[in-house]
Amino acid sequence: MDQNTIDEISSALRDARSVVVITGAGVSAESEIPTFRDAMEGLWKSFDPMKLATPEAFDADPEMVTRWYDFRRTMCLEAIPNPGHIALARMQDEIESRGGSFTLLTQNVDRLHQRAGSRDVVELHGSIMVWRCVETGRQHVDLPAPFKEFPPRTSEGTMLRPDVVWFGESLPEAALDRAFEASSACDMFFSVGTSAVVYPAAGFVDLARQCGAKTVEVNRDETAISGGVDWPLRGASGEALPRLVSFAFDQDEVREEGSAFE
Ligand code: BJW
Repeated sequence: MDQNTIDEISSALRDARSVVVITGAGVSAESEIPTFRDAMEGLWKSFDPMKLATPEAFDADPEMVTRWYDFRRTMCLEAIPNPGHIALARMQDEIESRGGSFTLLTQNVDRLHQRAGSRDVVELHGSIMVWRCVETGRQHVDLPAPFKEFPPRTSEGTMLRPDVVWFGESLPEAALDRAFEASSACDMFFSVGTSAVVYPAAGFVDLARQCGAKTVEVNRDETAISGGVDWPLRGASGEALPRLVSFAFDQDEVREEGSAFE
């Protein structure tokens, strides 16, 4: 990680009045949750998430799809938020305590941001912790884990499905509205741990840039948006985000100590 880039980003963050962050699966990778496009290990090794996360797969084989989601739900419940999640919660505290606005958009369904202390998180692709009745749409929370039958059913015997957004389905309207509004009005936009290939989520960074925001990408690898952001920062979010937040908001002497890094 380049220290000059860290210095520039943290200085811009210190001055920002309105910050939007969008996260993807990479931010939870250091909590041992496999990213969407990394191969899974073990039981689900030969299954393609791109095919399982569709209404067609659920219609064809609800047992298999709900078993896969229940496996992932259990993994998410056992996972622990990592320093990247915690740094984003602190970023929100710092910005809001200075009277600024902060919006966290996430494509993740794992609820780790909320468990790390982030407030009012905009869940663009729903949550794996909530399931809904396929007939009435009624949401069910606080469900037992793991389920005992697949697909799980309501007491009336109707199937439940995870309350997540599959390919070809619309994103929740309220979440989309908030994402458009915040992205078009922010002065700094961070894209963290996402391959930025799934729309409409992948389009918010462009919207923010067109509306005048400074843009940052934090990602282990180069992505489709790396060439278009003001500051592409290569590295693990669990290392990069705590450094950025610490350099932006800790006392001057801490920043000076940190400059010795690398
Ligand atoms: C690290 C790291 C570390 C790893 N530190 N980084 C416009 C153009 C083309 C197509 C479309 C379009 N508009 C809509 C579409 C169709 C479609 C789409 O986008 N398709 C593309 C694949 C081309 N979109 C939709 O269907 C959406 N619906 C919609 O738009 O409705 C209206 C409509 C429908 C049809 C046509 C037109 C309009 C719905 C999208 C729903 C996505 N759902 C999923 C599943 C959610 C439930 C579940 O979890 O099972 O959401 S798919 C999956 O992808 C999941 C993720 O949230 C999402 C994004 O993935 P993400 O988070 O970026 O993960 P990865 O694995 O791809 O990347 C991880 C990254 O982390 C990598 O870059 C690593 O390098 C990095 N990394 N370790 C930092 N430690």
